[in-house]
Amino acid sequence: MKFVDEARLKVQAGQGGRGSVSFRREKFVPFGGPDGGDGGHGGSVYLRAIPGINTLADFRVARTYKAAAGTPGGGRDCTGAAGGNLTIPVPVGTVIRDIDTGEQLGDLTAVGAELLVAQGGKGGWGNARFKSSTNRAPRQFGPGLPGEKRHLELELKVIADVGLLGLPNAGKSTLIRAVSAARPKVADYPFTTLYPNLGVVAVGEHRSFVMADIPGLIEGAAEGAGLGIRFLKHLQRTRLLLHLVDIAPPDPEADPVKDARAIVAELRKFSRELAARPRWLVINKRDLLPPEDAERRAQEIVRRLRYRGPRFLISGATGEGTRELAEAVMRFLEVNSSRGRARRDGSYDAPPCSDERSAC
Ligand SMILES: Nc1nc2c(ncn2[C@@H]2O[C@H](COP(=O)(O)OP(=O)(O)OP(=O)(O)O)[C@@H](O)[C@H]2O)c(=O)[nH]1
Ligand SMILES: [Mg+2]
Repeated sequence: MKFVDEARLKVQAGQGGRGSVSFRREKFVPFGGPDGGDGGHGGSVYLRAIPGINTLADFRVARTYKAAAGTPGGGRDCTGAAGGNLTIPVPVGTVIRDIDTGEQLGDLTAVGAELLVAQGGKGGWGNARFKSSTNRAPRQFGPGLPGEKRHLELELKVIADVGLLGLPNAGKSTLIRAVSAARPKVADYPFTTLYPNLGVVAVGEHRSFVMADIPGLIEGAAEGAGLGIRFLKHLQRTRLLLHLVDIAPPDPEADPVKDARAIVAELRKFSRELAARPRWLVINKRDLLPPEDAERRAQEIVRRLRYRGPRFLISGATGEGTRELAEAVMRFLEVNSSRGRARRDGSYDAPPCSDERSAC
């Protein structure tokens, strides 16, 4: 199914039922008085986050979702039936905004979380409610209030603990395949990945985290180059970014250091907050060079970037170093979840290395 992460829809709650005008008519009871019941309340519209949906593709065709109206009240003080509520399933991680007011109505980040987006109209009063000492045979009734109407914008931001960042072909999808059961396509051409993929990385018993692989970034992405930077929003909920750098790009002109800086610059243009999030350097494809050369080249990259945070030298293809990486990520998440989120300056508690601040 096509991946869609933005959608618009209209919701309309049900109208309240009309109140009834009725009088008690019974043998031996003259002037029985008003007995018109109230109308039923209109149904409301809710959005609910459910597991198993990963995209907003169901909302590609804009339509109006309507809840049922309440039925009118009846004689003998019978209240009308309430209209049924309508619950629309959405993926976990959906942010809901009212297009007309611009207000954010909610953010459904947990499975089962629900948001009322349109309140059903109240049922109108039956004539029995208008009875008074001076008006003993009222003919008034409430018409039932209209249900709320709203024009909504949904935005999906996937929920993952760790996000992969890097140029196309850096090996992001290969890495997520190596450490999780996710099976995104891998190929030696840029922009193989066109939408985010999530994988659960199991590190040990009851120890796992979710990794997000997003389409590659290139210089100028903020201005629309490549697939642009819009997929970076899927990294906004992560607590840690892994910046993948190809140790030996096939293009002889390519400079991994310059490219790494360009990626960080694009990240900054998208969001300074995201750029300040903890970001580790993961130098990939070590199998392409003899071990000593790989180590030497990795050190050179780190030195030229003036990077002083945790760094890893791995090969997604052979799996070398990926277990250590997964273990370090898990430890980072465990330490930081007990102390709340990582600090905004990018520092965190109990790092595997002494200083996390990245200078790249
Ligand atoms: N030798 C070697 N090749 C690798 C390694 N990791 C990835 N590759 C190759 O690099 C190419 C790109 O890998 P992908 O995993 O598709 O790269 P990506 O970063 O997901 O690329 P996009 O989806 O285009 O952004 C593929 O041909 C992979 O086989 C590695 O560790 N060693
Ligand atoms: Mg990919």
